[in-house]
Amino acid sequence: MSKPNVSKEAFGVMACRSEVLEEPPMTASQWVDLRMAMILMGLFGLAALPACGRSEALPEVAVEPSAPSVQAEEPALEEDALRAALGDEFVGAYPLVGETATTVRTVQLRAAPATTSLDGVRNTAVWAYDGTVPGPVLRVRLGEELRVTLDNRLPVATTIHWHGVRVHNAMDGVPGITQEPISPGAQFEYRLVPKDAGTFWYHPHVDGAEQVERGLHGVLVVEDRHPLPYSQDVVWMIDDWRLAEDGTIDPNFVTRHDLAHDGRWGQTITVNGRTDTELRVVPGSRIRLRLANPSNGRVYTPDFGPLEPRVVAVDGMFTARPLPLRGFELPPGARLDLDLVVPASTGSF
Ligand SMILES: [Cu+2]
Repeated sequence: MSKPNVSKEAFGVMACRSEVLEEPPMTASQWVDLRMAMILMGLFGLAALPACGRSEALPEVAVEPSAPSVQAEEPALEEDALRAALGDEFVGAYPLVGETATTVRTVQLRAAPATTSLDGVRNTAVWAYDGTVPGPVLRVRLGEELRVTLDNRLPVATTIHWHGVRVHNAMDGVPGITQEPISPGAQFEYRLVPKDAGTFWYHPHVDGAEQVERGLHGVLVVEDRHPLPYSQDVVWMIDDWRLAEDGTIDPNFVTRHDLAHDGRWGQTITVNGRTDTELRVVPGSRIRLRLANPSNGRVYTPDFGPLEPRVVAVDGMFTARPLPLRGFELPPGARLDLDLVVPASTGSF
């Protein structure tokens, strides 16, 4: 995967420097902080804004709208009863009525061996969706149907599970239960009409502890029907990798040691598959930053220093009100959506 397309011209740089630890920590007290250093410099004009949009390293998948085809599901329960059961916290956040698809978005996704450089120095053989780790950010809007044809070019069978997305059972990707594993050389088309807007992710459910760790994971963003006008909508997938000295992935998965100690912990931390991911920002801009953790065992504690992002969604569900980030952690499989207002002043943070 190539380096993020970062232009230094007249832009501030918000950099996330990932830490490389000597040994995989084994206890919660050793959870690593994700430290973010932000350096803002110079003066920035509106003319520069277009170049700053969507500057994350991940490629966006081009999708082709076509004709609608899917009907909404009937509500299974009385909405009032559910509201009462859930209380105020989730009112309006968990619609029972399925969306009616007005547009179909189609994506071709290829799972295959690839080579990447996580640290810019060593090469690492991975399994990847469309050749990148993480895989491409898939974006679909609420009210649209997503059709993903997975082309399995791996040496092993696989599936895709849509983590957190309420889908038909047959689309849930559980091998031997909801579908047969997709054999090497075979294809399978997943169809889903998301009922909830938010940040989700996708990964195999065949030998997940190995296939996810080899690089098969990506974020699925379900955009709101009318997305809020953020300056940038950015995905950061934060992962840890257990690498040998030469950069190869430790091929011992699901060891007794890992099972007895909080899972498999890696010593190389990446954001969007790189240890040097940077995010350029414009002073005074407002960013929706979607954090996702595909790690096997590591819990992250996001630390934004003097910045004060607010949590607006957890695991694909809006919070009733924006919450301070302090106290939130990002455990395996989880997502946090942050509303980050970049200070209007320039300087170093
Ligand atoms: Cu999952």
